[in-house]
Amino acid sequence: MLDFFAIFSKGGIVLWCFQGAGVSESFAGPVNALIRSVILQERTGNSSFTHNALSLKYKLDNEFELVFVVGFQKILTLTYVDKFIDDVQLHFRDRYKNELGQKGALKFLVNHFEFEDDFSRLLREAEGGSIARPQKPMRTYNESQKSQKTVKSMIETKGGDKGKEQTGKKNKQSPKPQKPKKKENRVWEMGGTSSKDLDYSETNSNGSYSSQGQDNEAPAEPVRINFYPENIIKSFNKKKNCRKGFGGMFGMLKGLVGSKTLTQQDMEPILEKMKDHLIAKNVAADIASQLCDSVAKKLEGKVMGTFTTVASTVKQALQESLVQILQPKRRVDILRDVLEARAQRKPFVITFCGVNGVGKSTNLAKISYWLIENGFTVLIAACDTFRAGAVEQLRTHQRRLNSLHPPEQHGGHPVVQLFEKGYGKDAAGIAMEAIAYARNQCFDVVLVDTAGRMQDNAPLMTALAKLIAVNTPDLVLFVGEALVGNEAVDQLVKFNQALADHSMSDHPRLIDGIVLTKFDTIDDKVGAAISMTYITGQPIVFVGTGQTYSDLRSLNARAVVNALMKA
Ligand SMILES: Nc1nc2c(ncn2[C@@H]2O[C@H](COP(=O)(O)OP(=O)(O)OP(=O)(O)O)[C@@H](O)[C@H]2O)c(=O)[nH]1
Ligand SMILES: [Mg+2]
Repeated sequence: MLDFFAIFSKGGIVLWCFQGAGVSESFAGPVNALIRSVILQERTGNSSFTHNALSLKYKLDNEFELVFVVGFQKILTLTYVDKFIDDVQLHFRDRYKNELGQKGALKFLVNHFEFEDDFSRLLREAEGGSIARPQKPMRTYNESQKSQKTVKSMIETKGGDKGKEQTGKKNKQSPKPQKPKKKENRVWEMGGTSSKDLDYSETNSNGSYSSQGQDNEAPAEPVRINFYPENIIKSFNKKKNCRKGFGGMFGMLKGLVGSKTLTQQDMEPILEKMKDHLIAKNVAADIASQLCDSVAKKLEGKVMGTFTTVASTVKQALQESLVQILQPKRRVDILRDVLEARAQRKPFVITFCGVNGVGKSTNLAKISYWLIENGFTVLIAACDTFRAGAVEQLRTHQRRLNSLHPPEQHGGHPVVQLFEKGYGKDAAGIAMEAIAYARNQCFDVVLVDTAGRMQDNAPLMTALAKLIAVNTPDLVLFVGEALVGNEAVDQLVKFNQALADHSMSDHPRLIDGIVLTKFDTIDDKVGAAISMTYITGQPIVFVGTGQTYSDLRSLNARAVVNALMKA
């Protein structure tokens, strides 16, 4: 049933592995994908991952710095896997601890670690347990409680009767033993002592129930209301017990000073605060909670050092996770790529996309300036044939850029040129013509400006997907404002979805990088940087920091994380 089971250290050493019978494919591919896409990208909040036809479940052992991964075919529904992985973890870590203690790390690695027998036994038990569980036969109608009900018992009435029914239900569910000394029945002013006497409901002529005492100030029948839900009472009792002895004091010190194993409960209040802090810094709420979940999974079971607090440990882990997210996992070196394309005698094509007014055209102009400064020639393709003034805006930028770098300084050739076909035409066609023109005229780079579009506008999203699918640019940059909050997630997910849905290839071109604009307007609320990189897994290639050509920067991950963590 299982394709593989692998146990490796967080440092990357495979300590033990199992390959299912008849499975020929190596598990290195899926495990590497898991490490790359989940563990290194702080997405461990969810303990499953899919890779091609395989489903992977994993568990981190933070005390021993181990990772347990099991892989099986996606189409199988293996209900025992979660428990099985827990069992294997418990057995393995016991054995691992003993062997490490007895032999030392080096001998442990050199010698083969015997775990097959334990593993096979656990697997047999898990598989057997899931099959052997007898199916409970369904009860017949006569056996069910429903058949015992009368129509009368199903009618709910307002006031007294309902209360009476609830009390009856309570008694039925938890029959308590009679106390030896019986409490005397209360004698009401009106006389009666039996429940019959206290039943003030009567049937109207039309058969419905009404309560006699409804208009009175006092309720007809005393109803006991439990103000504390059970869990609150439990935790209250727990606290009360703690306060009895020195437990409370020691407990408090233990929380502050280290040498303890971190549990989810220890971290919960701190992570909750961290989450609110991240949201206040403009990280999308969804992403903030996923990140905190991931940090919790990463730390659970870890033994804290002496004199470190839970708060500082969690904070440090979160800080490391944020840096990790912002570190580009893929190298984007546009200048090198342009040189490579030039060597192959073809232009390097970059497409800019995003919602309305985020700064696509302005930052395209800034990037043109940066490329020209680096000695390249640029063709701007005016593919926003939709918004009035879009072509003129680009023409103004082209004139300004050419006046900054006059053609006389470049052998009589303009360094930047505009390729435009006016308004209302098909943007994908214009982009194609522009790329062909750039190839003929030996331009180094083509920058394709597209119309702003809301992520929910299906026709415009389809048109963008077509432009990208037909022209296969070398880089698809998503332009997003740093001011954006929760909206960032929706924008990026839907842009990527549209590109995937309308692609004709098996490996669709999605967003390759991000231009984060208006960074100069957000003070230290830099959360959008995290949201955008977390959603796409793609790097922030440029940061727009103003409205002049030189206001373009690369992202400084450390500075962003410091701004995020600042109180
Ligand atoms: N402060 C600041 N303003 C910016 C930045 N980038 C763009 N802007 C301003 O944002 C406004 C919109 O910029 P555009 O480049 O026209 O935006 P767009 O995305 O092309 O707009 P549409 O084509 O209409 O979708 C302009 O006033 C720009 O000057 C930036 O990094 N910082
Ligand atoms: Mg524009």
